[in-house]
Amino acid sequence: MEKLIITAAICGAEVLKEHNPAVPYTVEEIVREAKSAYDAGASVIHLHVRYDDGTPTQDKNRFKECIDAIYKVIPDVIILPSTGGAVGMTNDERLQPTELEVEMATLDCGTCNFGGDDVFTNTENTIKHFAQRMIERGIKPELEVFDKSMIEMALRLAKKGFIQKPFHFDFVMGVNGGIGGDIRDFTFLRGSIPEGSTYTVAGVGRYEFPVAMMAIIDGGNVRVGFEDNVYLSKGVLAKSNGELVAKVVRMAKELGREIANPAEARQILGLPAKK
Ligand code: KMH
Ligand code: ZN
Repeated sequence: MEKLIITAAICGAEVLKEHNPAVPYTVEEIVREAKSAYDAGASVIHLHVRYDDGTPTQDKNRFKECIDAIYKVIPDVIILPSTGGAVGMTNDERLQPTELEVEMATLDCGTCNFGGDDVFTNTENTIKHFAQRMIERGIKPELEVFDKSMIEMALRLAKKGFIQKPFHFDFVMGVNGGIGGDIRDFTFLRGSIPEGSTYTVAGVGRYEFPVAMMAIIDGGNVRVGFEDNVYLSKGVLAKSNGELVAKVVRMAKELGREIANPAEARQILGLPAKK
């Protein structure tokens, strides 16, 4: 079995310090959380950025400031910026991080409800536009699927040349409006991606560690972090993203799965080695 790639989604766009005081907003806090996750065993940082007051932004300059600051302390980490941003942002706003020198970026593969009155909108033409941009910029997309239909969408667009192999999926499970995080949901998504694809699971809230366990056993990869869940265990807030990553590392060790470093993660994902 391949080594386990752990992604840390350290910040997100929705979670606030009111939910967990360790949620990072400032550049310094973002660097602190990225480093804590890396030190614990994460090789990929899924990055959203905020202004100092916590407002989510896709501002290219803010991304650059954060990415440069992260590379200063952990130069070999893989940074995977969001092109999802926050609900309600325009496509042009969302696409800004693709103007930077990044190895990967998220590509959200469909529209879904996102709790309350929010709808996370990704029309077919939006997905094509984002995918085309990533091909032009040599950025590998992480295919974010919140439901099975989004796998169909990704594979259909791949047939039309908008997405290239090898595919890397992220099963985001447990969003209010997407698929759940039970074993049958995992099996359904896992069984629906083509041979030769890689995947990560991102369980939201209480699903975080159960779906991590499923992926560890199956040979998949795991995302944890404040974007998805702020608790280390029921009622116990995680002090850092590193604590969430460390828990996955312990689970993997118990199950005999080794952890990939960034160079190994690049190889598994089919990314060029970093110079
Ligand atoms: N914040 C969500 C609306 C992504 O990073 O591409 C979208 C999201 C997915 O987080
Ligand atoms: Zn995200």
